[in-house]
Amino acid sequence: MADEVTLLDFWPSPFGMRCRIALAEKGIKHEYKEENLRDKSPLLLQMNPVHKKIPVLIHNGKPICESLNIVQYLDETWKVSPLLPTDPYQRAQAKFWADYVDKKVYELGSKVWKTKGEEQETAKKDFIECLKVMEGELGDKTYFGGETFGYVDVSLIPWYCWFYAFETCGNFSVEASCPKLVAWAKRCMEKESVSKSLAEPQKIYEFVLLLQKMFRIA
Ligand code: GS8
Repeated sequence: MADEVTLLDFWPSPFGMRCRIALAEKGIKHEYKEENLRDKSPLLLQMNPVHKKIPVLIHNGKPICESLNIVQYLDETWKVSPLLPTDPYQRAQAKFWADYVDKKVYELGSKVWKTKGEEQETAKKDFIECLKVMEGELGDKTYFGGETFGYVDVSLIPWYCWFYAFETCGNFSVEASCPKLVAWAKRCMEKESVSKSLAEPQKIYEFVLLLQKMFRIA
């Protein structure tokens, strides 16, 4: 029986983008279902009753939740184009950095558009600091894992299409502070699996403006 794979997703979600990239890297045929997060489908509520969040991967009727967990599951189930290293130490390191992206990049990036004034100045500084840490980890390597595109790249690259929104809201330039990281992002964008999975920066910015209105930030 052929595998039945469905992704419950929402177009601006960097978490969903991770899964889209991994599916594309591995060439996995799947159905993409766009969710309305203000009116969640019964399927989403049934498949992710705990968090009620996208992304959710449904593989032959069984749900897998949490983006990094989904990417790892895809990697373990479809061996082609491996994303995680096989060496236990390298594997642990890759997971450490993906976790750092979740704990820091996501939170600080969001703060840049959710705040104003002093608070935003601090958020911008902290966000750049944290990207500089990632840039330090990248060093002179082509990708985070070395010569091939892998797990840490997948976990971070979705935020690249959010940079324009952060920069426009905060009036700063990521490239001015982190040129090597932006060069890495451009390298990743040369891969079709990445370019076709990320949203357009302008659309993300318009989405952020909408969120700001909703949260009465602007
Ligand atoms: C985060 C998913 C998430 O925040 C992961 O998959 O890695 N740790 C999770 N999903 C959001 C949309 S993207 O910001 C979501 O589904 N929100 C709906 C809600 O909170 O009701």
